[in-house]
Amino acid sequence: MNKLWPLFFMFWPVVAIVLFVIAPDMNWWFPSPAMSPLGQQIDNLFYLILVIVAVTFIGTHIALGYVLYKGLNVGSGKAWFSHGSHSLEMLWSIAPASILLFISLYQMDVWMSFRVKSHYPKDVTPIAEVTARQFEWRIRLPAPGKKLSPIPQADDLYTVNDLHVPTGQPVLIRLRSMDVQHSFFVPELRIKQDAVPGTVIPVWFECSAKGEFDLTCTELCGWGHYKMRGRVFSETEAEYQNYLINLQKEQQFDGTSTTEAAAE
Ligand SMILES: [Cu+2]
Repeated sequence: MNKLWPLFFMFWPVVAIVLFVIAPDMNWWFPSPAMSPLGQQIDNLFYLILVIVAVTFIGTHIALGYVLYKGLNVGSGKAWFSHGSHSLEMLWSIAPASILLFISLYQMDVWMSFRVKSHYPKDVTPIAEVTARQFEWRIRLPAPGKKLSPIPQADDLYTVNDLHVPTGQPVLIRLRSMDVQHSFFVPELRIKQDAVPGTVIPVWFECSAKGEFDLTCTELCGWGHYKMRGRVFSETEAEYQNYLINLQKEQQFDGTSTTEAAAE
């Protein structure tokens, strides 16, 4: 029975190593590769932390198992107490502090390029204003060929829940809230930003491939929070411009003439 505990603690590092080896093949890492360059860097930070945690976990359990195993064979010798050891206290204070300091410095570049305006990609301009409200995403876009104005313009285009963006270039959105606090979350782009009433928060991202991504609200914002779901459509520049033109036609349609005549 005494041998159970050393074996118990030695068992888990083995499980951890096996999981590490088979996880990529079993697709147990992130659900899908990040679809943005910044997202890939964020993933790398998570993997780095995962490796540090795994090494610590394996080391701790091996040490624990070893100590318990040694304890079995002490016999009637005098016990050794490490409690109050100044060196050990120093060691396990400085080691975790150094690891935390390393992580905080190492992630700084990624954090700054995502959050600090002076580190945004050059020439990134707002392409849409996304306003969260219970329980949908309202999107204001500039007319084709125009730039988004901070103040709504007569020829602005409006849509709900469908955010179209051009692929392969950084885009910026102005994020607002009309009522309570919401959170703009596109898991595949690794983008998450709260929408706070009374403020306009710039959020930039870049889709590295064409596709359709989920946009969800990740702040419990009321009874209909669960259905506050939109889509991000990443498409080529030509498709994006075409989308704007079609949206304008749709918006200008007066309900009686043909859409072609309304566009003229
Ligand atoms: Cu919400």
